[in-house]
Amino acid sequence: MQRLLAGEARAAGRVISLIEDRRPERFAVLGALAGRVGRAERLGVTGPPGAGKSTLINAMTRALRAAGRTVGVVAVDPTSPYTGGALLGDRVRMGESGLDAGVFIRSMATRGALGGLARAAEEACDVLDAYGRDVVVIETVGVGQSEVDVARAADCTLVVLSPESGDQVQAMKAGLMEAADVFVVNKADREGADRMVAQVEEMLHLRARRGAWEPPVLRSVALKGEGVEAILEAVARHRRSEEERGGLAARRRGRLLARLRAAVEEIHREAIWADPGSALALEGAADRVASGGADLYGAAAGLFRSWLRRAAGLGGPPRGE
Ligand SMILES: Nc1nc2c(ncn2[C@@H]2O[C@H](COP(=O)(O)OP(=O)(O)OP(=O)(O)O)[C@@H](O)[C@H]2O)c(=O)[nH]1
Ligand SMILES: [Mg+2]
Repeated sequence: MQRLLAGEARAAGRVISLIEDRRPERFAVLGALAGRVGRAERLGVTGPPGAGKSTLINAMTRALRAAGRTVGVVAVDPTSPYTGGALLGDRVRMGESGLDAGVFIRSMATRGALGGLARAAEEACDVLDAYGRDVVVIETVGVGQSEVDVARAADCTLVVLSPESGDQVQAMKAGLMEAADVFVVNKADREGADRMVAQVEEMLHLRARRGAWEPPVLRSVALKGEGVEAILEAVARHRRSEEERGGLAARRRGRLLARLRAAVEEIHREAIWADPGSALALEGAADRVASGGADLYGAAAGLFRSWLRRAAGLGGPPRGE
C-alpha cells in the first residue's frame, strides 16, 4: 500500500508539473482523470501572511493520518516552507509524516498571471483527488480577492488568523472574512488571542446571516497541535450541515460553471495565438489602429473573425487537444 501510494505520488507529481507549466499535454492527462474526480474532501486554508497556515495544515495532516486518511496539500505560496514533501529550516518539520507516502505536498509558485495559477492549483487538486487522496488541502495567502477565491474553491474554507492579525484583518476586510466557514485564531499561546476572537465574533454578529451555518471561531496552537481536533470536528460538522441543506452540491456546481467558462476562454486564447496567421494579422491591425484607420475594439473583433474563418477552414475551432 505504501509503495503503491509512493508510485502514485510520483505520477501525480509529474502530471502536476505539466499542469503548472500549462503544457498542451495537460488536456489529455486531465481528460483521462475524468470520472475519478470529486471523491476527495476539499479544504481551503487562507489568511494573512505568517498566521500559521502551513504549521496548522501540518498538524491537521498528522491528525488525519492518525485517523487513517491520506492527505494531499497544494500550497499556492511563493514563500512556502514546503519543499518536496518536507518543511524547511526551523519551521515545523513533517516529523513522523515526513517520509509518509500517505502525505503528498506540492508548492506552486506564482508564475505569470494569478488567474492561470488559480486554475493550475485547482487542477492540481483534481489530480490529487483522482489519485485517491481522502483529503485535499489548498493553502493560499489571503492577501487579495483572487487568492481568497482560490481557497474558497473548496468544500470548506478555513480562515486562519493570529493575535497580530488585527490590522491585516481590517485591511483585507470583507473578502477574507466572508470566505470563512471556520475561523481559527492560531498562536493562542500569545497575548491578544482573546481580543482577536472577540473581534471576529463581534464582526460575525454585525453581519447579516449568510445561511444556516454560523462560522465558529476556534483557537489553536498549531506548533503544539493544540485545537486541531476541534478544528477537524468543525470541518466535519460543516460538511454535514452543507450536505443536509444541499449546499455542497450547489457549491460544487457553481464552481464547475465558473471553471468551464474559464476553460472555454483559455482554450480559445491559446488557440488564437498559436495560429501564425493571428500574429501576422495582429501586426496589420496594430498599424491600422495606430494610423487612426481602425478603433481598438473594431480591430480586435476583426482579428477574432478572421481567426474563426481560418479555424473553420482547418475543420473547426480547437477541441483542446
Ligand atoms: N507562537 C506560535 N507560533 C506559531 C504557531 N503556529 C505557527 N507559528 C510560527 O509562526 C511562523 C509562521 O508560520 P507558518 O506556518 O509558516 O505561517 P503561514 O501562515 O503558513 O505563513 P505564509 O505561508 O508565509 O503566509 C513560524 O515561525 C511558526 O513557527 C503557534 O501556534 N504559536
Ligand atoms: Mg504557509
